Amino acid sequence: MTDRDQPTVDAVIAARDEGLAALQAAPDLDALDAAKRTHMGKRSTLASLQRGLGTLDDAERREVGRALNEAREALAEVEARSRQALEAERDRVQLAAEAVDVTLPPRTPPRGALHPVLETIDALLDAFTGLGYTPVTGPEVESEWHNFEALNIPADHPARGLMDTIYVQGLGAEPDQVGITPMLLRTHTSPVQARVLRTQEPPVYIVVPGRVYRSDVADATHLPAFHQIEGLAVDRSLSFADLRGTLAAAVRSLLGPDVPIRLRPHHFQFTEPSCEVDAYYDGHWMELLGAGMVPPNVLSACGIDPDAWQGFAFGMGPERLAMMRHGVTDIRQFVDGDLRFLSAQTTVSP
Ligand code: FA5
Repeated sequence: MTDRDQPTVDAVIAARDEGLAALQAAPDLDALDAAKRTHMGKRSTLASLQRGLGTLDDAERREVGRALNEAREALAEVEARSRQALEAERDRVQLAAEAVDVTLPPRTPPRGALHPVLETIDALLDAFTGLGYTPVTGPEVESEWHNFEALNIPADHPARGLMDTIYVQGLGAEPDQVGITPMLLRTHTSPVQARVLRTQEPPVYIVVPGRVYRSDVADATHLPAFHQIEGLAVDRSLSFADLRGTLAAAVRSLLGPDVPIRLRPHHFQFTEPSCEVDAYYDGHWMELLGAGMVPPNVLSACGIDPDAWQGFAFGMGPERLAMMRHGVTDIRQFVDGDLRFLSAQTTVSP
């Protein structure tokens, strides 16, 4: 025990005042805890004075004991008051830091949108399902037989030259004794016509969206990989007038009622008579689709009685329609990777 710890009333008062000063000066709760440990804990001066009481006579012990009690009460009271004030300050600072300014404008992440070509395909499918057509799909790696022979385009036919074909390695097997056939990336969606006609009883109303491939050189209206939407209808008493009305309704529902469209006579091996449909855009006529009546021999080759059923078919290019819907003058822009095509898009509504 040092002199300072000699239990006297003066020593108690000195320890108390030192403690009170430290508790009052604590700038934060950590400092207050430290001051409490130092001046009110087991190793504080007051505690060691307390332990020294046993060395005093009765009268001194009572006097110093009372002083010790008063000192402890005073310290406890100041400690509680300081704690309350520091806690209130801590809460105030924390609340201020966490305050939310509800008047700030919200941070909205950039919104994506469908690519204009997919948006156009969706709109076409909507238009055709509204007319009673069912979407179906077919393989992109197709047999030469389905892509050409089944559509009246034999190996030596010049029409094959019109579609520069990309062949893939390997051979495929076809049913009906067709046997082994080379495989290719389909050049159009028309092979799905052959697949459906051979397996499905009429009436048939289908649309076939999908990707097709030709070793075309890209230019303002051509891509080597693009989309088509094939349509096929087989029913009783279908005529060219029904084909014309269906195509006009679909094109107008996408491009608006006022867009000038025209039908031109054309030739396809798998339709007769055939036509192409153009729309007037950007100062010239742009070819949108090919179409025609399914010839009787194609129907009967698929087991369908051509005297009872008639059919028409069409194949359109959604990229060309997307150009018109979105004011794009070069088809290559769709595949340039310009992110603006995927951000909030401005649809030219009809
Ligand atoms: C055909 O592919 C025929 N199968 C369409 C058809 C189906 C006719 C059913 C009769 C009955 P064509 O090669 O013209 O036809 O292509 C059809 C449409 O696809 C074109 O009118 C055009 O809109 C689009 N198209 C053709 N080539 C490209 C290309 N390289 N890039 C972008 N679009 C193309």
